Amino acid sequence: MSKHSKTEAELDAIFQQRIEDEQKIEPKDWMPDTYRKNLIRQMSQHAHSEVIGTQPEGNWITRAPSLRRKAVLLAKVQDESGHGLYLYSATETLGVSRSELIAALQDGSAKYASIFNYPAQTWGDMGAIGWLVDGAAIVNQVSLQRTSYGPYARSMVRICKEESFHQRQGYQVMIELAQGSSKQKCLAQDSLNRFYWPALMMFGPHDSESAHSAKSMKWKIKRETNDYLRQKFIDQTVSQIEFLGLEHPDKNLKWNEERGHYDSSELDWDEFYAVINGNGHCNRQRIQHHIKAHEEGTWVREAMAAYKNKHIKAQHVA
Ligand code: FAQ
Repeated sequence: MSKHSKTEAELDAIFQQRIEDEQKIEPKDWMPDTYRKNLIRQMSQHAHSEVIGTQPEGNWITRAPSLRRKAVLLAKVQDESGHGLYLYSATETLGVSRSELIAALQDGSAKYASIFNYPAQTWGDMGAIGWLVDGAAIVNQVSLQRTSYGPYARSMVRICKEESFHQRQGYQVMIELAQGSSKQKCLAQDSLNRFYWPALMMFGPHDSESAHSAKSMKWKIKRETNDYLRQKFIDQTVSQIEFLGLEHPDKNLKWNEERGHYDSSELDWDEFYAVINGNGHCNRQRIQHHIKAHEEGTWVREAMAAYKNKHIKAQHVA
């Protein structure tokens, strides 16, 4: 070691000080290997969630009840695919290739958000997904705009703007159904009842059970804990349900004056762990569909690579 080179411990201390000082970490900066690995894990799972998340809604584009609704849903699904692309690109800045990330999704070693393993059975589900799933995603992602890794933080700023349009279009579908015929109101209530609990599970296990939270909070990868964000979502959703004139799915929901928050029922954690470990309703179907689409797209990737090589060769000749 040269006289001036720093030890791992010194580099680590400088890194942690930068985090404390709210400096963004950029791709070429020194970072602990464990920070890099944890970021690759979270960011790639986030990217996978955006892409797999297009499946439940994509399935309804051809069945949207009007041309306007079809155009809105199509735009939303395209946005989600775009979010996946920003996030894969941001993850690649950490020195991992897109094909490695996709392989980990397809072989089941990388997870994606549990919510997308629930089936979208009715048009009401398009309202509930936009309102509750995008709503929960925003609560989480607004805090991630301040995450310590620069490319991740910047991608979150744009993604949050688009997610808020997604949330509004979903809530508008719910308003129309809730104010419609009694059959439409039942449809809205049924979608709320089915999507409310899985939306709460999107925030992950309780803090006491969360394997990564302590490190991620220390490194400011995560800015708020799973339980804090879940509570925020529970609290903000109460008045939205009231406005729709629907019944709250949680019969134990009660305002707690002392805490300044709503108390609510415990979630079904057996269901949560079954879903994240590959045994939800749609896990197999979602991955099979991804593999099929990926294989069918091989010719596009090959054509792009051939086009790129042609240009590189032309530049060498010139
Ligand atoms: N689903 O130690 P923690 C969207 C896993 S975007 C599946 O607490 P962490 C937009 C976790 O990965 C939605 N797995 O983990 C949209 C870990 O497993 P591992 C996605 C989950 O990372 C809308 C293990 O459990 N958003 O919806 C879940 O500190 C509509 C232990 O958990 C993000 O990804 C879950 N719900 O906290 C698109 C946001 N929860 O990796 C289309 C970024 C936990 O050791 C249509 N991610 N696990 O094998 C995060 O904020 C965090 O990663 C958490 C989990 C909060 C999700």
